[in-house]
This record gives sequence, structure tokens and C-alpha cells, in this order.
Amino acid sequence: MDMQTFHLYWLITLAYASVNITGNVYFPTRKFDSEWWSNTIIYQAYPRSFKDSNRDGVGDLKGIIQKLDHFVDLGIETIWVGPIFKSPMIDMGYDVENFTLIDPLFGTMDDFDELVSEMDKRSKFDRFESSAWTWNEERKQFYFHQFNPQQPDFNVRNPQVHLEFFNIMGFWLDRGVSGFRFDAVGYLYENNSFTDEPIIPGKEGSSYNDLNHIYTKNQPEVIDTLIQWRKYAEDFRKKNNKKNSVLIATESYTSINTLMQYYGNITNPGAQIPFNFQLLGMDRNNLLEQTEQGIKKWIENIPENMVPNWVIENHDLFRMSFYYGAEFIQLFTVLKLALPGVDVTYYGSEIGMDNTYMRPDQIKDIYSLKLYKSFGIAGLTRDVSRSPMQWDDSINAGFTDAKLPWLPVNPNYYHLNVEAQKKIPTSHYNVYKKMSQLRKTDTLKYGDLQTYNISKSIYIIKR
Ligand SMILES: [Ca+2]
Repeated sequence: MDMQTFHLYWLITLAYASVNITGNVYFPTRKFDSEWWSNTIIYQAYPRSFKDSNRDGVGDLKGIIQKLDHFVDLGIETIWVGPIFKSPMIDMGYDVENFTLIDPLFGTMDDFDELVSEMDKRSKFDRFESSAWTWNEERKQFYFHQFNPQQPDFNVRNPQVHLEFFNIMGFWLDRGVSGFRFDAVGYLYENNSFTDEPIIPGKEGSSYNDLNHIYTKNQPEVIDTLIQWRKYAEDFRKKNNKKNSVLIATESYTSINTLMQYYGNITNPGAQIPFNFQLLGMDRNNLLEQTEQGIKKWIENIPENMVPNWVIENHDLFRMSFYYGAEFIQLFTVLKLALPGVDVTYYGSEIGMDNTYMRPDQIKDIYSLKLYKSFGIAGLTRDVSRSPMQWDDSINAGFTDAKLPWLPVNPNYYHLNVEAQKKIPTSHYNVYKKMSQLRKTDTLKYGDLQTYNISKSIYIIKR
């Protein structure tokens, strides 16, 4: 989609503003004076693939420091870096060995401190961090793991474990992080009864997907825990006389009702940003209706005084162009950056990076390897959306000086890269940048939202 369409989109919006029609969705004007984050863009800098500084082919903290001006240029104030904790790297760092150590692959604690201080120098920056039974011979006990055997579940019911979560948060808050993104929170608790889960009618019950996970997912205790984490963060802020509130974001693929409870309420607030995946991986054949429904669902259900957020791409799904076609990249960039609340941008989105083809022998993701070994399915790896950031047209897209990056660079890098797009006024990069600037206006910061579903091919949002 070129710049003309971009203008057209706004032209329609502005022209329509003068017509008096009842909006399909209405979200009122709101002002969150003290909240630095209520309109921020959270940029997910997937650390392995962002920038390699020491020629080992894997992105690292120093690499992010080298590229901080990228965020300044785009007007991005919040960077989500993670996971970077000490890890055996079975699940690319989502399997954490120690929550208070940096994995040497990504650098050192000094590098982390340097990242914080370099971000402070550029003033307005905020940083952000990210978390079946197997027999253990040593302990002579079975242990529970909802993911890989290398990722045992915490027993969060144990008060010491609970306390340790606070200690970890305190550790990183002391080091200057602005918030936390908690992975897979729906799996935090299991029902105390250890009851077998019911088999979904018509299924055999022999595999994980045959069971209805009513005892191992989204237990009500999750919400209490989020409220306690938020309270800890608030208390920390007050105790240390910090002006800015600490941000808590959660990842959970669950029902809208559960996600709305994650927000908590005014007296007992929970996560400010329960990630909203309504607009993620939608069906191309039904795109307009799904977009409309996705926006509507969140806006109509959100508790009073809470802030919406929007995710269009992430490290677990494919790139946008795979789902909808490259012609939709700018349209979705404009849409998500024009909606009220927080935008979450996955690295490479700002230049419209595409899925990268992986040969079976190039796959690194453990889940995809399992799929390949069991069923011979090679194309469906999460790695395709984790390929190295395309900075310029030099070797390996400027991501690394090593001969081999940890995942292959997309061959389209020689024309699809940051430097090339900076020079083209109508590029994805510059459209993104313009929208980011527009977000700093009062209209996009605080303005109300109305949507109009005109026909099967015209959907309008008005701020
Ligand atoms: Ca490196």
C-alpha cells in the first residue's frame, strides 16, 4: 500500500467526521495525566535477533545500545527487552535458570547497566523485562511442567516462592527497569485437588489437546497474584519516591472475560497491560469483520479507567504479510497507531519484515523441531518471524559481522531494510514514523474513538 492510500484513509476519516452517524463503537475521551505509559509504544526488541555486537551471530545487549538512536528517530519511548536471563536456552531463553543473572550470550550486568544509563541519556526512555510431570531421579519425585521438562512450574502456592517473585521484581526495579512483562500467566496455578481434567466430548483423551484444561489453566488465583504484584510495584514506587508507575504486562491466550479480570479494578488494580491478541493472526478472508470485532470486543469489555492495548505481531506467530499480504502492512500500522491506548510493536514491524524461509536443518525453535520430527512439518516454525533485524544492505543485513547469524537473514534484506526505507518518503518506516509523531498530539493521546462499519470493505475509525 502506498502513501496515496495512506492519505486516502485519513481523508475518508476526516470527511466522515462531519456526517452525523451513530458509531458502532464508542470509547470516550480520557486523560491520564500522570501515566507515562498510557499512550506509549512498547517496542519488543527480541534480543537474539536485534543486533549482534560481538560477532557470535546472536543479538545482545550491547547491540541494542548501538541501535538506541533507531528508537529516538521513531519516537519510541519504551523498549521491551527479554528474555535475557541466565538460561540453558532450550526454549530460546524462555526457560529461565536464574531470574537475577544475565545470560552471557546477551552480555553482562554491566552491559545491562550501560543500557539503562544510555537510555537515561536519551531521556524519555523506559525499559521493560519479561517468564506434565517428569520424574526427577535426584529428588525421587515427579515434578510438574506445563511446557518443556526443562521448564518446571513454580509452586506459587508456596509463600517462599511467592516472596521470591517480589525479590526478583525488586532486584530489577533497583537496576532501573520500568516494568515487567510476565509470560504465560494463565499457567501460574493448578487446582489444589489434582483432579484429572475432563476429556473433550468426541476426543480420545490421549493427547494434551484432547483435554479441557479447567484445572491447569486460568485458575482464579492468577488474578489475586497479579493484584499483589501490582501492589508490590506501587509500594516500591512510593517507598523510593519514584514518579512513574511500574508497568505490569501479561501474556495469556485466554478468553476476553479472563483478560478483563487481569486489569483488576480501581481499588485493587492488576496488570495495566494484559496483552490484547484480538488483532493477531486474523483470517485474511474475513479481515474487515475480524478487525472490527477485535476492536469492539476489547473496547466494549474494558473496565472503567483502564487503558486498551493492541498487538498485531509477536514472536509466537507469523509476520503480518503472511496472514494478510504485504499490501496491508501500512494500513495496519496506521490502524494500530491510531487506536487509543498502548501499541505493542514487534521488531521489524516498522519496516514490514516478512516471514523468512527456514530449511528444516535451520530450525532452532524446540516446538517446531518436535513438529518436524513427529509429523515432517517444516514450514510452520515460529523461527520464520524471529529472523535477524534488517538494518541495511550490507552483509547479513547489518545484523552481525559473523559469517553465520543464529537464524538466516531474509534474502529480501537488500531492498527491505531500515536504511533504504529512511530514504523513501512513502516507505513503511516513514509511515510508521509519521504515525508515531501523530500519536504525540492531544487528539490521539486523549481523544475519543468512534468506529463505523460501512460495508464489507469499508471500516472507519474516527478520533
Ligand atoms: Ca552477540
